[in-house]
Amino acid sequence: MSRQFGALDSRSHGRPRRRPVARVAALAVIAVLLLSGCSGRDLGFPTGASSDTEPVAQLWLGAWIAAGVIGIFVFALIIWAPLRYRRRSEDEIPPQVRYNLPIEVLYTVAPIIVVLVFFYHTIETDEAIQPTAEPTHTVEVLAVKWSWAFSYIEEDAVGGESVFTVGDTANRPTLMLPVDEPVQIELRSQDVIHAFWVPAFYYKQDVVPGRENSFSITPTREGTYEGRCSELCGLHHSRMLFTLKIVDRETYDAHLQDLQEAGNVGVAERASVTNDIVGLDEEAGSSEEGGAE
Ligand SMILES: [Cu+2]
Repeated sequence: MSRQFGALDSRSHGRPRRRPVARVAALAVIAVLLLSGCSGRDLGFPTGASSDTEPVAQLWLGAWIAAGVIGIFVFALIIWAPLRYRRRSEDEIPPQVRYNLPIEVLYTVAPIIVVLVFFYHTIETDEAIQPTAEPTHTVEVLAVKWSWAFSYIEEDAVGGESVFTVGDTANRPTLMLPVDEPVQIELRSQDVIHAFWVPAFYYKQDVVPGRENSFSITPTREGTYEGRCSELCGLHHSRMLFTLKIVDRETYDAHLQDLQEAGNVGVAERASVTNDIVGLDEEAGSSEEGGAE
């Protein structure tokens, strides 16, 4: 078998031997140099707003570099092979080969190595973003078709009581978190599988009915961010939006105080849902309690 492959190699028609591998390697090096000048933000990431974003951005960037190098190599081979081994004259057919063990071993082993390297770096990143600090705040997130309720479980808060806020499809709720303080996010679903996603955290987690998922995170940049459901959960999934505000501690405490004064005391165990979509459903004039089931 290797003899047949050797026959391919030795066939040169008297031309100087070209070095396509060297060219592909050069292209790959250029790609790496270009990409390594990038940050996660150049690749479409929003500015990170938590302490966990850097490892994720690095993983994303590394994956793009690896995919770019492999892509260039594979495309170069696809173009090079038929040009190199094409039929060059009417009378001579290029060597016909059926098996080549080294090549078959290579294209079986190489993808396994690629997958293992990706897997290793994914696990490594996952370890890096595991919580290190004991959370000082706990927020219970209740996902409902099609909005969110946020309950601030705060024994130490002003007034010492948990408070909540509930949104609906027309009024996106606001989740407020204090900057530089680790917070535990506990995820509950009232009905179907949703997913809690803040793009600026570079992180999301499924919200599964009957299952208590949670993660902790430390917001690091004050500002207003988008939040959304990233699991196609039903008709008005696209309206399942919320606003995340990362604020200083005083503003956070004042917000909790406001919720308390508004009578939103306790934990939202079950939220009523509405089918009304402003601008979409003209005949829906009123919100129906639990009407979406
Ligand atoms: Cu959803």
